Amino acid sequence: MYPRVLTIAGSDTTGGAGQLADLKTFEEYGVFGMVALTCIVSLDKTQDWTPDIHNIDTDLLKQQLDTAFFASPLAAVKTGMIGDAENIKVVGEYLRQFKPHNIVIDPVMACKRSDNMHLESIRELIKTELIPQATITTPNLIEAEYLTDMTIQTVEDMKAAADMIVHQLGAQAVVVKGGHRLPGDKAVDVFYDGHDFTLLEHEKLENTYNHGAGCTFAAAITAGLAKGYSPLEAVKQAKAFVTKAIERSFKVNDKMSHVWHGAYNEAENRMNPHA
Ligand code: PXL
Repeated sequence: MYPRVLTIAGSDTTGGAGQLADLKTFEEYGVFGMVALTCIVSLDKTQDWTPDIHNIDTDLLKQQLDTAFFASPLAAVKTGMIGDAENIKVVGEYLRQFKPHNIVIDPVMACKRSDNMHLESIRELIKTELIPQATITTPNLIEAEYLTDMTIQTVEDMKAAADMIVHQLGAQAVVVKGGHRLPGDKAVDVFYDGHDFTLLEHEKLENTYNHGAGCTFAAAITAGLAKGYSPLEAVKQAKAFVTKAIERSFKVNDKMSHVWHGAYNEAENRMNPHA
C-alpha cells in the first residue's frame, strides 16, 4: 500500500509552490497525497503580480482536517502556509489530537514580494502551536530569524538558531536553509537533531529561478519520512531532489520562474508515445 501523506497548505495558483508543489513532489516520491487547503494565493497582475492571500474560513478548514484525519491512517503530515491565527490554532489542535507519526512544519512566514501575511499575528502561534510538534521543521534564514529573534549571518549563527529551535522551541529536528542569502560561494543548510550538526553544502546554483523550492524541499522530506527514511536521510534525499528541480526550473513569465518538480525522475518523458 502506498504511504498516505497529508499537506495542510495554501494553493499557489501558478503551480510552483504550496500544495501544488507538495502534491507534485509526493507523486514523484511514490506516496499518496491528500490536501487540506488553508488559503488560496492569487497574483495581482495590475500590481506587478503581487501575491494576494485569501484565507480559508476556519470551519471549512476543520471539515477538511476531519475528512483527512478520519479517512485513513497517515504516514506523515506537512504544514505549509497558514496565514491566519485561528487556522494555526486549529491545525495545532488536530496535530495534538491525532499525533501523526511524522510531522514536517515548514514555518512559512513570508511570501516573496508580499507583506500581507500579517506576520505578527501568526509568528507566536507558529512557535507555540506548531514547532513543538515538529518531527522536523524547515525554516529559511529569514524564518529562522523570526523564530529565534537572532540575526543570522554565518554558519555558526545558523547552528545557534538550530540549537534554540530544538532545545527551546521544542522541535525534534531542524534544517535551517542557508540558500542564496548566506555570504560565500556555497549554499549551506544546517541539520540538527539535538545531538549532531550536519552541514549540507552545495555550490550555489547559477540558476536563481527557484519559486517553489522551499515547499518542494519540505514536501520531499515529508515523503521520505513517510517511506521510512530517518530525518537526516530524508533531508539528504530531499536536497538532491530539489537541487535538480532548481537546475531545471523555467521562466513562467517576466516576473515568475518556477522549479520543475519532475526533474529528478525526468517526468517529462512519461506517457510519451514517441519515447
Ligand atoms: O513559498 C512559500 C509559499 C507557500 N505556500 C504558498 C505560496 C508560497 C509562495 O508564493 O504561494 C501557497
